[in-house]
Amino acid sequence: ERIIFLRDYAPPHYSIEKVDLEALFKQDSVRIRVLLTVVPAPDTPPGTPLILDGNELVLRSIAIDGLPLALTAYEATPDRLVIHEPPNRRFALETEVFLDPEKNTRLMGLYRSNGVWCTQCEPEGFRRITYYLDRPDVLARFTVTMRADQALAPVLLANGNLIESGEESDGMHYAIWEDPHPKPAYLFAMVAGDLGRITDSFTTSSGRKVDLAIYCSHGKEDQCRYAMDALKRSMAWDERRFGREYDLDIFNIVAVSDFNFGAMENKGLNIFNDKLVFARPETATDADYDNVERVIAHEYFHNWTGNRITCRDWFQLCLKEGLTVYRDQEFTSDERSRAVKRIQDVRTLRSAQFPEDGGPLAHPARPDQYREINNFYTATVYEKGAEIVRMLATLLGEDRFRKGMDLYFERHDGDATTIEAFLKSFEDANDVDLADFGRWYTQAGTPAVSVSENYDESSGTYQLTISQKTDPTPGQPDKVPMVMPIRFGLVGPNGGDMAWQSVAGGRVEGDLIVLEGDSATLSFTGLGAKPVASLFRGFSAPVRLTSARPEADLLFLARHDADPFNRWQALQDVAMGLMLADLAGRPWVDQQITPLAAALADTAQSDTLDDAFKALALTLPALNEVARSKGQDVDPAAIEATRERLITDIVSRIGPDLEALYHAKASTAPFSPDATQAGQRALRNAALALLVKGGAPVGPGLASAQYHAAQNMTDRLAALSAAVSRWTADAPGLLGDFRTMFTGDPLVFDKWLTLNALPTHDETLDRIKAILSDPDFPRNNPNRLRALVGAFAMNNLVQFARPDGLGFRFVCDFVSDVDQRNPQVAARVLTGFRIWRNLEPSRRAAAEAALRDLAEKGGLSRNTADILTRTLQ
Ligand code: B3K
Ligand code: ZN
Repeated sequence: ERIIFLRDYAPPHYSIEKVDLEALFKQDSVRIRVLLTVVPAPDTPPGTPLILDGNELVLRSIAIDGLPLALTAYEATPDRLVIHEPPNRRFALETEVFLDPEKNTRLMGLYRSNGVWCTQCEPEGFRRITYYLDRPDVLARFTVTMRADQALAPVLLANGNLIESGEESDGMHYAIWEDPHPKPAYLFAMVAGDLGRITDSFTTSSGRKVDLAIYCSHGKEDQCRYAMDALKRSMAWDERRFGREYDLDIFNIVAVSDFNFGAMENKGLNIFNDKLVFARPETATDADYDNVERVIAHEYFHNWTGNRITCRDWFQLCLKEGLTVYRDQEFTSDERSRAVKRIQDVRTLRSAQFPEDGGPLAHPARPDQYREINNFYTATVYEKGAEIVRMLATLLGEDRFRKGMDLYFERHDGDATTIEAFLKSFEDANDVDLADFGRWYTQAGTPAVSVSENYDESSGTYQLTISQKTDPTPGQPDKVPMVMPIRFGLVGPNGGDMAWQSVAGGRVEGDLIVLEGDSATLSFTGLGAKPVASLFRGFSAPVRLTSARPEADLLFLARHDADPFNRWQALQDVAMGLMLADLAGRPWVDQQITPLAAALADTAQSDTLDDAFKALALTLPALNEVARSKGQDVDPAAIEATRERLITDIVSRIGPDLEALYHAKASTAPFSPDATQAGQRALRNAALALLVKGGAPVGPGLASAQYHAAQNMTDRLAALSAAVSRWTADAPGLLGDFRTMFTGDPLVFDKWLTLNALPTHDETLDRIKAILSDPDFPRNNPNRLRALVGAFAMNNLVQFARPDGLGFRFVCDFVSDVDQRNPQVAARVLTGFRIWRNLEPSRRAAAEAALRDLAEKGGLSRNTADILTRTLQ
């Protein structure tokens, strides 16, 4: 099995200056003719073979400079095309292949979704369209000519600007698209089909008028309005915040129903999973609206961080992804509530990235080897990658960070570059040394940080000892300390931050401690009272704090910390502490639960906090988070029981407050997805969720009434989820009702599928199997499969990790079946097993047996085999 190493990187022997691609779309096949202008690199020895990538291709004809090639001059297999002795000068290579997009169930390359031809090329899909140097450091100018029956495909789209179009004989028509910006093949895109659209325009700050359009299946146009609004706000924000303008006359987005990922930033022609475009109040929740806005922004921001400046090789994926996630997080923070956004992002990081970083699939944000690059579009590359950029911004401060970004854009526009070059821009712009900081990109694992303190009353000295340690990860047994920005405050008895006279023992810059070694002991003088330290404000570094703190200190911070993130965190910590102690055989007592319940009630009633924040405060740590904190010998059923009991005990104390809050937050205003209204809904629904999960007698009735009266999907789904979470008496009936209410809307069907996958009781598995075995179930649509089985494997640990092993068996059977058609979906679902070694012994054994059987069966794709091998290692 071939492993690709970063250290083996070598620049290509040939570059491709220009690509002239001609696509002829016929009902049953697509003909692709390509003319490549190839240039040997200056130091390429004459006679060096030209090796082009392919995947499942059949070569129909080949010529160089117009002359057909002799059979002995080349070798063509489905996977590559070798020209043995190409001319030692610029030459034109012409090839022709025929594709069968209908049969392309992998959804990479050119495929068909709802009759529409579309493409997905990142990372290695272009080689499924034509033989090519399919690597991101080969940048070429593309001209694309598309031809199709006007009735079959009235819409013909590709990257760049439309330079010509017209009708031909026999009802055919054509369009010629030219992209003036050289680009790697992974940013290539084409769409042909019968689509509806909405249009708008945006004028950039230098006066360029850009025509905007969003294409979708007919009848869904109205559902694209919010996405269009988000696009225009994204364009304006990137100018304001980063000085980045759009660079073409056209920006098109196409929504398709079959898509392996969320969306794709193809130059001037973004292609989206339609669930991240469509939004209307009756079928989309506030969370869906947020996701549409976030991903529209993310793909748009790639135009500069990804497209204008791209990656030299796929090891650098985080260069564009981590940075672009950071940018979309900042966009949302500026548009909405910064504190709320931060809390949401940290919850995502903890539930998706921490388990990855602490398990068998752990890898650095910049990996140094891979077998299958598709398996590295991970939470580590994306979310931890964004945390690294955020730490850089924290360490440098806003102005110096912007100076570094400006230099990066100026220096590398048009380049395919590296993480090193990115960091160098910040070093050179600010005259700083980031060598040690750079280890965040190369070392895997979540640092565990412990803290101890000592206050000497007589001298007014407060000592804080902070230590870090990172556990070994696969391939990295020995770890070095990280450079860690710790934003902090010393909170005094009156709740305000205290000033200190002097500090010694480490690097402290204003409200920032920079931990550089294994450990530091900081002595603060001039403190008239013992402070309560508020550390990692705003979650200033992606670490796990492992030392338990006195509940009294945490509850104090929950009420007084000037940093909203740490106010939220303190409540989470108290709840987590109680659950972990309970799981260790030390159940909580009255004196612990009463103050926590009171703090939650007071937070919910505060006049100064906004509703969205309060909603998050009322949301206790998820089961997956508790499992991660527990670390070893995880019994998910026991965690679920503890969690439910904690909520029950809280609700038994503050149920009436929650009920009052629930009624106070009712609203009759017409739906708007704005942050204020969404926050109000979130708070009301958080109260409802607690009441139902906590067994309040009023809970089921409120949920049922809300479900039936709901005027929007946010409220309807929240009510239904609450009922399902405790499996109330009417949960099955409500679920059935929901199934029929929106038949024909696949995105609502997905919500129903997920609700069926999440109940923690034992009938869940049979229910899922029954749904899957329905002959009408869309077995090839990634959204449907992920909504049902992905949700089960990732978010229903209780049933996935059933003690009888049937959950594991089911997921393995599913993976082995889907792998035949769509390896990416199969491999992704299989990553649910990454927690297996942390389970208690009997579940661990059951998981291992299921995995070993899957391995034994063989015949797996490279994607799935890679995940399986690493999971078992
Ligand atoms: N760059 C694409 C990812 C495509 C992944 C293909 N396996 C989406 C994004 O991150 O914006
Ligand atoms: Zn991205």
